Amino acid sequence: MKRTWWKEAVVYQIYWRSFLDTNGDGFGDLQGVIAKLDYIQSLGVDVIWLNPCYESPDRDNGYDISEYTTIMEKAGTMQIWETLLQEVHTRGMKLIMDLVVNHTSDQHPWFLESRSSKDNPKRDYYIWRDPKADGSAPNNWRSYFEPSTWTLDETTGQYYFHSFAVEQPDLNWESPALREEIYRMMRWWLDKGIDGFRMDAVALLAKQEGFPDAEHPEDISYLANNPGVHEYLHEMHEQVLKHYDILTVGELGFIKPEDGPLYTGEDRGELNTLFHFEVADEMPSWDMLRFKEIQTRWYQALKDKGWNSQFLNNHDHTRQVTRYGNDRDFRVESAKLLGTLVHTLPGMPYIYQGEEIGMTGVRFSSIEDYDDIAMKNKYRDLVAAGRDPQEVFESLLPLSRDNSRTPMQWDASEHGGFTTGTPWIKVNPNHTEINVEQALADPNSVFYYYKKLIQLRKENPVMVYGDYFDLSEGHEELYIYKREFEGTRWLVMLNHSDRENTFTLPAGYDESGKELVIANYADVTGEESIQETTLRPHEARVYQI
Ligand code: TEU
Ligand code: CA
Repeated sequence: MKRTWWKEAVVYQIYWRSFLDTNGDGFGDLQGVIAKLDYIQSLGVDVIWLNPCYESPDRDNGYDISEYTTIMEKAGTMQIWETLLQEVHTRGMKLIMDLVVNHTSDQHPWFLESRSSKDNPKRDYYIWRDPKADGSAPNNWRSYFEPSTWTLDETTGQYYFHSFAVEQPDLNWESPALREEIYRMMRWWLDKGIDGFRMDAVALLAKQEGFPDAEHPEDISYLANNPGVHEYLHEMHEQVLKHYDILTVGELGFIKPEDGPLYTGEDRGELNTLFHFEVADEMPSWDMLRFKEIQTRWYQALKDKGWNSQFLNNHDHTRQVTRYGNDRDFRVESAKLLGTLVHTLPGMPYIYQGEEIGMTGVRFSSIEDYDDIAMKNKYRDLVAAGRDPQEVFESLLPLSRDNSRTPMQWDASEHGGFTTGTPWIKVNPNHTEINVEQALADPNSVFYYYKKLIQLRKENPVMVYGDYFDLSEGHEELYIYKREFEGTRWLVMLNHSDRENTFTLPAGYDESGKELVIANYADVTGEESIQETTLRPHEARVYQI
């Protein structure tokens, strides 16, 4: 496959409102990002993905945009954003912005116009339908955040469609005028010199013809991958994307491996890379056999055709060491093992802020301590349906999006050094032990391990372009695989377990002349034989053999 800069990149995701507050209002801000660019650069990453910072009523933390070309006050100003871009570039890094074009805020001027009357010229910028004969919603679909995808608007007596919250009406991509507005907006940002887009919920752009009732409304996959989505993305590529040297990554819920090449195939003219959600959405806790099976299927589907991403957490998905590792007894080992996995599997690695110091999920004691609209709406609906509030609360804790949204832990001081004011969401109490200051002072920290993983990628194309073979199929705790590229062979050995496991090297592997690439237990040097290797709890080793 053709080598490109973006295939070789490591991306660091910044959820700026939880990163660093510089004016004491309790919200992180773009000045805070600027202040920490040296820190981010010291990790060695190539690209920063910035979560939405556009004008927004903030019902869904910026994913409800009311003005695409303005920076929201909490984040800063356009001038500060411009300084940020410049400072990122000065440090040799790149910046990608979050593009949210499946929906807007219900406060966007387009929606205010659209809802004002049936014959408003912008009526068809959104999706409006008459009620069913009995006055009920046009169909039985459920939305991500609400019991229905439809909300009745009294002004005109029609329902509008929303895949997410009531305050996030979906745009109607069937309207050529709307598409042209979006493309113009995208060019406006690209012409400012940004380096690409993370594209929110783009698998949802095309809706099912006729909005038929679903047989199983609780399986909301009908929202995604409908006929027409590839035409829209191809048009977007022709009109906008192909004219810039950028990284694009589509957030593609519900897609299957066979869809991968359709979205990211180099001959298709749509996107560069994708996030699929077979792990994050469909594997609630660690399941080794399932994980391997997902990796193998996606690797085979995209090989020589398209480009995958690797991530185990982000602002929507609980921190990996808590959800997929062991944050109680082996936090550091486990965080390093998961990092090894993400950085040595095929696909572009993403690091979510705080992951590089092994930050964990959180358990606050009351629903009042939470902010996440997905969690709060679900709580509201289940309690209204008569379920026990405490039980509902407990059940929502493990996957609450706020697990990942608590502020970055910079030091052991009050509020973890995040703010001098009152943080918009409480800081995890474990900031006294887990924080950047501690990590930078400890040569064995997760931070320095990540730094090494990233450095290795720059020196070893096998991590990017190497073929992948699973050598441990069927094993429930060990994950052993090799990567091979132009005569270089890497062996990755991971024991995702609280106990020891032994692995015997298959015939045909000559270990003489092997070299240790990286390991998360300090006594591993590369001198040891690996014919028969007993891996300790959450041990990770990579050899070149
Ligand atoms: O998320 C879409 C979403 O619902 C993800 O949580 C889901 O895991 C994935 O798409 C696959 O189904 C995006 C943003 O990341 C999220 O923060 C927003 O709330 C949402 O879109 C609405 O804009
Ligand atoms: Ca602030």
